Amino acid sequence: MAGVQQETVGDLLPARSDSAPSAPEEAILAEQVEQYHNRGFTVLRGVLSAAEVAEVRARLDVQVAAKMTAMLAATPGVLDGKPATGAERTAAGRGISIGGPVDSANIGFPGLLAAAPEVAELLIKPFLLNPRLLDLAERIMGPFVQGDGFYVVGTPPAQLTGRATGVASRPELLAEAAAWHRDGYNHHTMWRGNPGWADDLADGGQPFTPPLAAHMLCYLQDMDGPGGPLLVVPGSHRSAFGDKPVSAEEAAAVVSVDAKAGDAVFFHCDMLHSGSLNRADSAWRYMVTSFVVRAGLPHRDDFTDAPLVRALIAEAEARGDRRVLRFFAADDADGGPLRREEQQWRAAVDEERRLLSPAL
Ligand SMILES: O=C(O)CCC(=O)C(=O)O
Repeated sequence: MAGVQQETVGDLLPARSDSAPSAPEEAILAEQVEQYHNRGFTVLRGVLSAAEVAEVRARLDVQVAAKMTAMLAATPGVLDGKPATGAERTAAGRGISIGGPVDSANIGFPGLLAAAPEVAELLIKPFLLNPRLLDLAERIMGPFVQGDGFYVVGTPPAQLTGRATGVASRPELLAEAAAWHRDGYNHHTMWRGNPGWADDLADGGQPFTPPLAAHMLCYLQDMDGPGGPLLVVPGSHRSAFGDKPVSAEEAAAVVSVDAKAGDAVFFHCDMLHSGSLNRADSAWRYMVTSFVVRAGLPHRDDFTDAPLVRALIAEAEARGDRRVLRFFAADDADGGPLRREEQQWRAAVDEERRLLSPAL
């Protein structure tokens, strides 16, 4: 790999990154693909074990405490440009991202691998490069999947925000959900806003479209607890559903994703969704994000400087693991994924030509 120095090759990659799914894994994959096509999301159970969740949480608690202190000290006495006490500022309940945009002004997102390697290293095998997740991504988006953004968002607990505690009821969840959105690379607004296309969305009639990007979220608390679930509108990746649920009928379409701590939710960039407030007394609500895109698209995380990224690339090179190289935009064999994909198109076109009967 030009320009990338070989670092010590270790044991960072998951064991099964190079072998095919077993028959039972294939059956699970097929079900997940179908759910993803129809609903826009699927849940992978037990991606992190309870012990892994506890360890990652403990390391994140250290990170967010340091960031809170630094944040309060950096612009003392100001909230949204107005004077405010420290208590008012923490009570605003802003999330803290680790590895996301605020970690560096210079290189996009540093990404978790650069910003907090002691947290990231626990997540590489079970989450970021987990073969179950990458197998699914390849079935849904095509074989050429690349990483884009790997970071954590922490939402402060009631102890800091002064909010209500306990598990929110469904009406409370719906009333409090304030962050309805679709993710980057979605086409929905364009389709919905143009009468020429909008009729294709009526009654969920738009066929499944392989997305340019997909989101994997691994939650570090049970979603039926006070940390609050991910709310989604199933099917909204290919229906005329708007920017948020408005009518009672639309509110009835909202589903709280049923996931436990350590499960990963994998969803289409066109599916409408919102997070929930954190009503836990003292525990932060943690969400680990891996956003993946089709190879060749720009990526927010830095894939060149971080020692952990370089070590992963070196290990992938030593193992001939193009999938991992591609994840870090470092797969340049045989012209790289885009040239190889063009060759596949040519093979398909040639095959169709071969099937043509001679003119009568
Ligand atoms: O906080 C959550 O559960 C959802 C976050 C979200 O919607 C996003 O990162 O796009």
